[in-house]
Amino acid sequence: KSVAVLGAPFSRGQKRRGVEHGPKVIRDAGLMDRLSALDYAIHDFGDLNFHQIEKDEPYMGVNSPRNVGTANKVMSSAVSRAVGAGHTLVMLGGDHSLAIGSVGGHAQQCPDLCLIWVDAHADINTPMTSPSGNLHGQPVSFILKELQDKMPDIPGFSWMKPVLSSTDLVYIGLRDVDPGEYHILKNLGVHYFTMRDIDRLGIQRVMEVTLDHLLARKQRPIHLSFDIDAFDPSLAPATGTPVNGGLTYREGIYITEEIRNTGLLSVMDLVEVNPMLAANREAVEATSSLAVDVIASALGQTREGAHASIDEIP
Ligand code: DIR
Ligand code: MN
Ligand code: MN
Ligand code: MN
Repeated sequence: KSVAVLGAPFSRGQKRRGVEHGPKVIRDAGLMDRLSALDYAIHDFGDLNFHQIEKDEPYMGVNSPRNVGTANKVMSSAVSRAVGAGHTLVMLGGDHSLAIGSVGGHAQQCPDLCLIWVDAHADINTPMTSPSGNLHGQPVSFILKELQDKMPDIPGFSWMKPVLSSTDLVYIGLRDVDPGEYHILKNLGVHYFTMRDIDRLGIQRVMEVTLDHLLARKQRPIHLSFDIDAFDPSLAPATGTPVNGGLTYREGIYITEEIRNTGLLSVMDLVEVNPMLAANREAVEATSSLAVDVIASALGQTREGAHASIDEIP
């Protein structure tokens, strides 16, 4: 089994510049070295090249629709190609609008995939409900079949088809949900665990129910879309929309360990690391090394260690 890493230096899904440097700071925090200590071949696919579309007026209040739509089309083919070639893919964002193409491309190869969305936010605004006009707050509405009658035709997205049903999705970590999003979540009966649910049930029970809901009927590929702002801002300060009261380090790592233990992780997004929003160098390093820990743990780094092969023992 092999793992491929793909960077996506893209920030047009929201208004704060700097998140396009996410792939660089996550790599600089030692990602490839950490992954090569695990037990499979690692390929660095480099960064995607997004060429900018100059004329990109807002459409129905949605900002940069053509840039985001076109970038996601590129993302979708790249992810589809990597998964089709047999790799487990790690996508480094960039902002969370990139999940439209990441999940879309993954679904081209694995139509029965399920989605675990770890985030402070639900990212399920439609263009009509969005208070910000930012597409990083809307990717899930593009992905879900049940929302298609609520979705206007946005320029840049004509290539995109919804690929998942609301029962294929579970959220973990929510604590900042907009009124329109709450309405959609309740209406569709989406399964979600807020930070309050984690407080009540504990992360162990949350993961048990999550994986049982998604996998009990049949084993299927998992897409993990991990927004670094799911963590508490004390751990992940370098991000665009921090919200107090987030995941602890141990809760976050427990989530990825449990996903790893299913053996079904197929694609993982790690998004919204923005080094330009950190107060200082230490804050950037804390956030990006946390991102590396999360990725390594999703791919098999454990807290109990692992057997070394005989020639590695000094
Ligand atoms: C807000 C913020 N719900 C919006 N969303 C963010 O703009 O739709 N998602 N920050 O990560
Ligand atoms: Mn997000
Ligand atoms: Mn978020
Ligand atoms: Mn259920």
